[in-house]
Amino acid sequence: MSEPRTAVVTGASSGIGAATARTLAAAGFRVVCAARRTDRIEQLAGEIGGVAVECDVTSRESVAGLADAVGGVLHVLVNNAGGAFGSDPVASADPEDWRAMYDVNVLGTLHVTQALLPALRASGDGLVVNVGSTAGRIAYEGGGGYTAAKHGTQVLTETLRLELCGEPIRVSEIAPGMVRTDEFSLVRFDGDQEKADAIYQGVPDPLVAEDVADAIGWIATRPSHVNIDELVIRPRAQAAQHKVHRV
Ligand code: 8X3
Repeated sequence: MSEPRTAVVTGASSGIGAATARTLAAAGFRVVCAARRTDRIEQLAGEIGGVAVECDVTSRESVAGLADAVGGVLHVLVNNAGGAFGSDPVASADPEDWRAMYDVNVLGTLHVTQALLPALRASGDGLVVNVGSTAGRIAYEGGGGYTAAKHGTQVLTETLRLELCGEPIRVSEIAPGMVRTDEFSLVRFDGDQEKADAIYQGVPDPLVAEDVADAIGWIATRPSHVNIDELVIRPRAQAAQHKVHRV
């Protein structure tokens, strides 16, 4: 029997990352679950027969440890670690929030991609999937720091695809809209559950993490010559960033 193909998922401790790790494992990948919270990824890795590696994507040293743990060959990298911090207008936003969002959503993706590119190359059939956002396509009030960062994720992805053209590595971005996860909005609003819940108030069936994971699994299982450049995925109730049906 041939060795299973290997996938790395960052931010695998919850939400889209954890769901993606499960989906890729079900598709036959050996999944390296990377995140800061070791208790969670150890449990997940145990459940899916994968490997847990503690990793803070904003630290190059920590990412070097991830690359060591992965070894010489990698087939799929899902750069999922990211997040939004704060929702203040440009006039009063905290620059530290903006810095933190750029750090994790853009530089984190850069660090991990740089560290794992040699192993992706060595596979002879590599794939990078960056988890962007519809916030990387448009602006909205109070979203300045996050939209700027996710536009950065989008441009990084596009640039990488241009630079790797001719190599056996595909480069994709998935850009989800409204996804109800346990943590995204709670983190954004600094633990304020009421504010977090209000985002999804009355929205019939926002996406859940498994919907996005399912799409990532689809991207990762296309034939090698098929590159899904970008995939925008929203709930039916969200026709555009500001156009949300609520009941
Ligand atoms: C999440 C989508 O609408 O909160 O990446 O910016 S949104």
